[in-house]
Amino acid sequence: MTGRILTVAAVLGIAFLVVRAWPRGMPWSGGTGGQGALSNPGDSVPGAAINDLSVRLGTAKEVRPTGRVREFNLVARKAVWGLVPDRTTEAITYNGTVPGPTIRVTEGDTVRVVLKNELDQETTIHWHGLHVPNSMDGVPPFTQAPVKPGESFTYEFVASHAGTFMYHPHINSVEQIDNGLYGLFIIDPQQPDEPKFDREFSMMLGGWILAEGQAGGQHQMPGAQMGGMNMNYNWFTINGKAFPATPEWVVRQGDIVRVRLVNISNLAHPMHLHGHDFKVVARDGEPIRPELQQVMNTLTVNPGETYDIVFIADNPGVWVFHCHELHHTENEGVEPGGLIQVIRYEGNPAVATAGPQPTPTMPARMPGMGH
Ligand SMILES: [Cu+2]
Repeated sequence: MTGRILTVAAVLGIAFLVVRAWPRGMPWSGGTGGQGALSNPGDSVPGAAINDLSVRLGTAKEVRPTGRVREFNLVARKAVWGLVPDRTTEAITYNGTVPGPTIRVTEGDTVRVVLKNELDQETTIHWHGLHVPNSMDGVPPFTQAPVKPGESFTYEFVASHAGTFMYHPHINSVEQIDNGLYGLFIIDPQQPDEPKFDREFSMMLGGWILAEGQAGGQHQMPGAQMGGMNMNYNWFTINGKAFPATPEWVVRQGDIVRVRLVNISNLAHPMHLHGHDFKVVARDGEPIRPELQQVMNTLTVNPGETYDIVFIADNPGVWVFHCHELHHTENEGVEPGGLIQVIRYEGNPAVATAGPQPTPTMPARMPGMGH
């Protein structure tokens, strides 16, 4: 009994330290009083006043340049990609992988990304959640011309603030994104007071509309499936892989584990963690003030959202962290599959996870079961 109380006290103590160490509280304290003044977007407000308002609102970012330039090359091109070992598709990728390379820089770094378009269609890159100059936002026809096949475009901006973000095209978006053209963008803070995590994992949630029952075979673009054909999302991936191809996360008892959740799909995913609660510490890259951080075990991640959550590995075993829209834990209607992440504590034997896989003879999902 005493031992159990001590364990609970230790866990609470660690959680308290994590919360205390979390950087960058909102620079305004208390209430939403500042927001009322923002309710007249048509008002002509001098720039200084806008800046004051954004400081009060907490959306102003103070960028302290590091002087470093970080260069990345992204090639948009088609590539054969395996969602599970026996299901490949002709994906639209950055550099041949889904997701594309994770771009990880420090707040204040100058980021230079050379995009080369080797697709047979126009594309761009949008920096989702970052405060980039307007001309770098990647949104035709407003901020740039589309990057045509064979052309290149160089994006350059300062990494405005720490957090979890993403990048993706902003033209013909449904086809390009649903076929794999996206990546994670992580900006680390300059301050060394970042909480120390023992483990850090990311999950970029994707949805696919693939021709059914053609393992290893043909891929249809969504547009080709009009006219009564199936337009349902039938494959769901974590970092480009569907269960059981999703690599396990291995943790050790006592670890403080940080997870970055990013939803690039067009569907909401209520992500549910077994055996533990977690605390939501950041949303859309913005740290949540400690007193507002919610403890829960199911977090709905809507399309376009990012969350950072933290849990303490205090319950040894083999657990799952999965989407609770249960169609999303299927591969072509067959469970288990899709958005299932296995978390295995060290010392627990690996579990054979080769679930049933669709075969060409598998009956298609019932009509009307939209996802
Ligand atoms: Cu889901």
